[in-house]
Parts: sequence; structure tokens; C-alpha cells
Amino acid sequence: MKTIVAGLLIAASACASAQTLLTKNFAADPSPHFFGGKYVVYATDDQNNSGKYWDSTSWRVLTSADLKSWKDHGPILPASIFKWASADAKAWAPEAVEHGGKYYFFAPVGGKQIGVAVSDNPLGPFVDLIGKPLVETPRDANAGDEPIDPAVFIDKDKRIYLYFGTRVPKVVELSADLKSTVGGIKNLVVDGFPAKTAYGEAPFLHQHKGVYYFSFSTGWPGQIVYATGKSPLGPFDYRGVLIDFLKISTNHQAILEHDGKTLLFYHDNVLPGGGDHRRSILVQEIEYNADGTMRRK
Ligand code: FUB
Repeated sequence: MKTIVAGLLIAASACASAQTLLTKNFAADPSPHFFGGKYVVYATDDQNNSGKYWDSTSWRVLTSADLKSWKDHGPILPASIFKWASADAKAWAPEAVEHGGKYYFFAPVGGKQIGVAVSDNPLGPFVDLIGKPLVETPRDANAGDEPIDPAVFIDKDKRIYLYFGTRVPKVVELSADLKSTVGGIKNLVVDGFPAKTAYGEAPFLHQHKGVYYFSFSTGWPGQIVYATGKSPLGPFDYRGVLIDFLKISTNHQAILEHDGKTLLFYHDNVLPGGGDHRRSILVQEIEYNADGTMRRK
């Protein structure tokens, strides 16, 4: 069932509560944060792609004070932040992190490289932090064929981890200044996959009550599933499905815990004219069961 509420499309089903649509512009691959007293979501800019591929060259930013009303700031982050990237480099699933009073923006450009940029303001402008890719294939051993979908997790001990990768989930530790990788790139291990289920893309790590939750998409199309472990480096044990197959070739989630709520952001195809390359971002609250498993609220 779909209804329009207060200018925002709310999708609801018999078994799940409302999901809020963040913007009527096409956008995907949400990276949600609470920066400077407001919610900030960085996204792939599907509004400005060809409609035939994920070939936009900009990222879109959205903000909200209350998770209900969202402001779309438009495609304010261009791939040209990274001068070493080709002019038509595809701007895919971004990530950001607040660290030491500054905001860092991580972005895959062109499918083979991940850049890092910095700003004093969550909305930018961002400037390239190191003037070269932070991760690049084939330059970096074990970067994999497609080092995309960066996700950063800062642990309680202040160690910083960068997750990324297609078909094989990767992790590498970052230096405290975020300018370089530390040690080698490792493959993450997820045990207990059900038959015909495998890692696809969109790695994301969050922690809840001392448990490390590793969520990801299982492929194209994919389910959003998650696994848990005792370390940010894994190994992780498969725990279940958060979002089952949707009528779209990709899905991409990220989880934000703030103000006592756990918020699941992901993309679907719910806007008129939408499709595999014209995606839309939704948010829905999730909760934890006593055994640590998660369920959509
Ligand atoms: O938006 C381009 C790609 O589609 C992303 O990098 C993947 O996560 C998938 O959502």
C-alpha cells in the first residue's frame, strides 16, 4: 500500500511500519549520519544519471532535523573533487565520517578507486585529502576487482576500519589522520550462509551492546542481510534477512543509531518513473530482539 502523507510518500505493508521517503528526486546508496545537530545523508545522485546506467558524476546531500521533513540540497558534491579521477568517472555509493572536528567524505569513483576528501562543514565544500586514491586496484594488493561501496567504522578503541568491495567483502585499517591504510587489505569471513546466498556488495558495520553487526546486500537483485561477530574484523555469523528481494536490481543499506533509535536507510524503486537506475531512498526504524537479532519495527 502506498499513500501520500505530508508531501512525503510513505510506503507501508501489513507486516511493517511506515517507511519515510527522503526526497522526490532519484537518489540511492544512503550514507546516514548525525552531524552538527542534524541528520545528514550522502547519496548517489540518480536524478542526474542517463537513466540507463549509474553514470552520474555527482553526489546528493539531504538533511533533516527530525527524520520526517527532509531538505534535498541537490548534487552539491562533484566527482571533480578528485582531480585524479577521469572527467566522466561514475560517482557511486559514498560514505562520510566525523573525526577530530572535521568531516571526511569517502567515495568510489570509476569503480576502481576510492578517494577521501575533508571539510569543516558536513555540506562541504570538500577538498581532496591526499591527492591520490586511498584505495586503488590493481595498485593495492588484495583490493579486489571492484573496490566500491566504502563504509567507515570507528571503534571504541579509536581504531578506524574501512570496509568496501564487490563479491568479496574487504576491510583495511586506516591511520588516525585518515590519509593512509595500515597493514594489508583483508577478506572478511561470513559463516553460515543459507544455500544460494552469498555476499554481493554494500558492506556496513555498526555496533550495538558490544556486538558487531555486519550488514550487506547479497547481490543483483539482493536481499539485505546481516551477520554478527565479536570483532570489527570478523569472523561473522549469518543471522538473517532485514529486507527481502525488492523489484529492483540493487539495494544498499546503512544503519544509524542515534537518540535511542536504530534507523535503517536503504534504496528501493517507489517513485513514479523509477527503476534500476532511478532509485529512491527510504528510512525505517528497526529494533533488537533479546537474542540480538534485528527486526523491522
Ligand atoms: O550506485 C551504484 C552502485 O549500485 C553502488 O555502488 C552499489 O552499492 C549499488 O547500489
